[in-house]
Amino acid sequence: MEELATLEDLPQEYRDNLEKLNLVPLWPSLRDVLPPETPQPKTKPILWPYDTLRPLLMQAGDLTPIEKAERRVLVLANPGHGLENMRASSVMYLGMQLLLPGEWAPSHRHTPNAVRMIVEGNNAYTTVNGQKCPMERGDLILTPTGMWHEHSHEGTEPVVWLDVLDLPLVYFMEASYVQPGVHQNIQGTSADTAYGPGIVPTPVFTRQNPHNPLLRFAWKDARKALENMAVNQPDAESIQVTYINPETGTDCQNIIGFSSLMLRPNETLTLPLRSSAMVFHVIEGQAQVQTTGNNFDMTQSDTSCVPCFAPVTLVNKNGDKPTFIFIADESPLQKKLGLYSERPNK
Ligand code: GTQ
Repeated sequence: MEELATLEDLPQEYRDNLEKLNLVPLWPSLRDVLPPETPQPKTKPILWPYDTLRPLLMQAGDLTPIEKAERRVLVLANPGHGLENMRASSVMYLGMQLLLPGEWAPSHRHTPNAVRMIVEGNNAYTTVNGQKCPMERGDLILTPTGMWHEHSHEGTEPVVWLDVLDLPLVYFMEASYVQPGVHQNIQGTSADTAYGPGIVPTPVFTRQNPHNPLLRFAWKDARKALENMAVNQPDAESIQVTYINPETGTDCQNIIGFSSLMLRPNETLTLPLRSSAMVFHVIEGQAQVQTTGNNFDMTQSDTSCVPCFAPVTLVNKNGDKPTFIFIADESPLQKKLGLYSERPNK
């Protein structure tokens, strides 16, 4: 493509006249905003090992009482976006949240969608619009946009979870805000709102505003689904399951998509190049995430991210056990906007 004229090619007086009228010449920036063939992401491949961040998170438990934090979170920030912008990618926010025994993170609701992937600890729970969602390691708990949520802890050990929010996108849209709430009365548990495996209300396809009946995906169910799939569909390209809204059959949230993947013993899986950035979090096992310039050796509770169109190969480092990886990506948003694409990883 033709190299284009720069700002410096223009007389200073002309540039000053443009600026006074809030005008900008396109051509010096055209190749930046429309790079040839692939986007030029700010998102860098990054690994956040859990054993390095955990002590600092526990220290935050000593340094900052929950009343002074509201949400005690260390944000997994991608330096490619500037740490202060608190983005893992252009769309995804990641945070490790700590709740200590007896603590309570008060009720609020906000426009960004959130999910929690539970990392360690027992007997904490999130209350989502009055439904109690117990937290056990590997569980996925949803708090879709506009739903009240608060976190409580009845156990004896610290509880930690990974928050995944579409905060960077919603903030960029100038649509991000929070409303404080009052302590919710628990009306039931998440199991009361779920219908049952493969069971949904009959006029489900005519419902005007589908709601989200499934707010908690138990890890034992997702793990079982992956193990069954490995046995029953041994030729499948990847052993992977997606967390959906059973009423719509589509992604469980509008913007970020969530799935879990099983790498069989010794398996090496090369993904196609995708137009979405991806987040990997190891639920169980050991994996190497191979991407341009980096081989991330990941063990349980480690989190990493890769930019759009990055070549990615996932390697199970266990010869005798499966490795389970939780994946978050931006494909639901990109598909809705007609922006999603894949290319072969040659
Ligand atoms: O738990 O509600 O990591 O509101 C960031 C913002 C968690 C939460 C975050 C939040 C929350």
